[in-house]
Amino acid sequence: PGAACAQGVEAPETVTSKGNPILADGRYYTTDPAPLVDGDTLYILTGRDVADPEVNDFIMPEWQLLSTRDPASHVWQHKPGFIRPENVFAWAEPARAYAGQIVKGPDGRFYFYAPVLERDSDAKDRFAIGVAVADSVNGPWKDAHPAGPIVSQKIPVPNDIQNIDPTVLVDDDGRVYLYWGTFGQMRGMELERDMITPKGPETRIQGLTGFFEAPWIFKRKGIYYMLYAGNKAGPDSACTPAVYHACQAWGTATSPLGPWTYRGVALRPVSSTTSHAGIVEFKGKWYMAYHTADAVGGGHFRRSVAIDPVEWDDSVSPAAMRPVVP
Ligand code: FUB
Repeated sequence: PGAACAQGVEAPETVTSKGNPILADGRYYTTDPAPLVDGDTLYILTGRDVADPEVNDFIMPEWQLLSTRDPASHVWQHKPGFIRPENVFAWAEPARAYAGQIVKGPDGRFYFYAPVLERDSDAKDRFAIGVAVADSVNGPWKDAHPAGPIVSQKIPVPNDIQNIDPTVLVDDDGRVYLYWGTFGQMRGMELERDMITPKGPETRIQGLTGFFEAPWIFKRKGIYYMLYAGNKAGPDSACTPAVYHACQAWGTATSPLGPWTYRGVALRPVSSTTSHAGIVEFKGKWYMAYHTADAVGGGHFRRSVAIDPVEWDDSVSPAAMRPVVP
């Protein structure tokens, strides 16, 4: 796949999966899933690990797209080479296509929040968040803010965190909120209703025990939920095994920027050190997409997306997520 990727000759394909991971044969690794529902289709935006087995680094040249009309059918469309940073953001460097998210805006268009390396920056960490827009999930994508990223170590106010893992909520009243961060620091900020322009102020998100990275915001029955990769999060040390692997923890709030309350563990540590997940409701059922190292030849830098149903316990308040396998 690496050589074919370099030549840009990879074709979309239909895959009948045997279960988890969705693409399990090691031809393509898929990472950092961001599920999205549009009409009768469940999409999962994923990154792509192409690191050789001996390389301990995230080598991630592009985003890919998986889609299905029925996860239980195990039939998925797979589009490698879906988006490459340098093809959309003139200010971005190739590679390091970390965890992004596509969100449908109130105007019916699609907005892609992408952490990419800012080329002309002397910041000590050059990750910055750009926004692209398209009329269809399938693209074509164009930079919605060609002046540059909407978050970086330079704007809207200088910050010193790694600006990755964006996640966006369009609230019921049309207000828009962006969250991002890693290494234990999460930030949140309101965007204008255009889905693009920072409104601010940038605030620290606190109260989510053990937050490490990979926030995922969603709303259910009037409650704001944040799923995130955590360490030292579980009271039973579920998220602090002897060998460091993150779990997926979750918290809730009654207003979008908090205060947040830690609620528990939604997914125990998986076989990859990183844990990155997204939750979505599709045709009346809830699903969690996450990644593991379980594909053929998989590893911490060769991860693959899995999906499982999520069950809710509505007998408690706020309603609780039941932990997903494994
Ligand atoms: O895939 C690169 C990074 O690893 C993501 O941004 C994190 O969430 C972790 O999954």
